Amino acid sequence: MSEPLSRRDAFRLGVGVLVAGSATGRVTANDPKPPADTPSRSFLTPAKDFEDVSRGNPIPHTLHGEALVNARLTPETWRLDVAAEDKAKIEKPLTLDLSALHKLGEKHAVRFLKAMQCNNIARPLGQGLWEGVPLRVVLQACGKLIDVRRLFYWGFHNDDPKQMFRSSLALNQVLDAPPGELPPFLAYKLNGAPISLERGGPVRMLVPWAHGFKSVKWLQKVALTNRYDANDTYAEQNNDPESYLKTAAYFDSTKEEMYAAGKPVVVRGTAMVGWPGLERVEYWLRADASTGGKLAEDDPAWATAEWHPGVIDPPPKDWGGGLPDGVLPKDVWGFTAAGQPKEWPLTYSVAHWTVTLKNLTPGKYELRVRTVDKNGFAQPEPRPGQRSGKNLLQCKLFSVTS
Ligand SMILES: Nc1nc2c(c(=O)[nH]1)N[C@H]1C(S)=C(S)[C@@H](COP(=O)(O)O)O[C@H]1N2
Ligand SMILES: [Mo]
Repeated sequence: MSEPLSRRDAFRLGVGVLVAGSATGRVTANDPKPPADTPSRSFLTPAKDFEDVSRGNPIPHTLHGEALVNARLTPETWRLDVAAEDKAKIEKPLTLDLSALHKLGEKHAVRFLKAMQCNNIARPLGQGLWEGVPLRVVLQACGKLIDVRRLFYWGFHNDDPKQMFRSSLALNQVLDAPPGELPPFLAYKLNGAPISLERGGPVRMLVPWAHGFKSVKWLQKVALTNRYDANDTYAEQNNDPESYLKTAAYFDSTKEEMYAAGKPVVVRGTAMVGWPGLERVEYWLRADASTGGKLAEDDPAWATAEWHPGVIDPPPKDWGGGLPDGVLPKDVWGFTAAGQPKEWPLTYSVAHWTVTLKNLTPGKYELRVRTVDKNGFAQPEPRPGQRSGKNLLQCKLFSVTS
């Protein structure tokens, strides 16, 4: 297929093909083709502009009319069942509807910023202002929990067990997150509006520290279990089901570029701020070595590379993403009463960075950008394994013409 296909379509198609396979248990959403060109620069991503990673045949967000009602994916029909399985016991199993969740939200709702990133796709999928009720608030209403060690949860899956998209959390991760940390949420708003069907509404799980696969869309079931092992769908194919988000930098576009001499070369991108935080972004520029930007892990050139600081954008005045006038509501988690973030960049969000290169002589170049986390590890350390999140250094080739 050629030209008329947009980037979004092409991406969807890639995922779709994999999805069809996953229903037969052959392949999963691993390694879909990364999106190629430049996303918008607004800090928050409008809900419809997130890159979509959705399994199912049909994909639940393509349902409409009666099928949607039967799937209980309308605001009126949505229900969440919380119950125990196997040896685990729960004093008061419950079924929650959306108005009951909103009611809990009047007292317990939290608004917070978080980027969605797939374990198997480098560039973050989008960044949102999410709103939800901590899952621990709902569990408090369940009375005594006996022999519960873990929670398994899943969403609507076309009533076909093979299409189930499961994830899991340890009980302490749900109940004990200290007040200074974001706990797992039952989320029902994105950028101030109800979560769209495409983004997993009416209600999706939102696990702030984790890659996207923990944030199950079209959530309908939370099962408390005596099991201690993760039975996440994403534990298949050697993915690490307990990985926290990594700190890593990504180019907005890795497309090869041409610039005219005499003007500064401005290259931009995003950095995921993972669990260890982000200390700085830095770049290494060198003459093109004619290897198509490839540089082996053990190449001696790494040892003599000269790294220079890039610039991280300050908090924006206009947060974008479809918020009214681009303005954040007052009570966002991690912000002061005056509306300023207490730390910057924010953990579990993306920061935007810029590298400006001046006075380059005509020729072809390789540019690499990496993060250094707050423990002093330079990307892709300390966890270069790609099955726990994509964080290999990217290379951008460009030339300066005379
Ligand atoms: N029910 C369900 N939830 C799901 C998925 C899915 O296929 N089905 N995909 C997961 C994965 S792998 C990712 S990366 C994120 C993507 O979220 P997004 O489509 O809102 O960007 O959703 C997660 N939640
Ligand atoms: Mo994913």
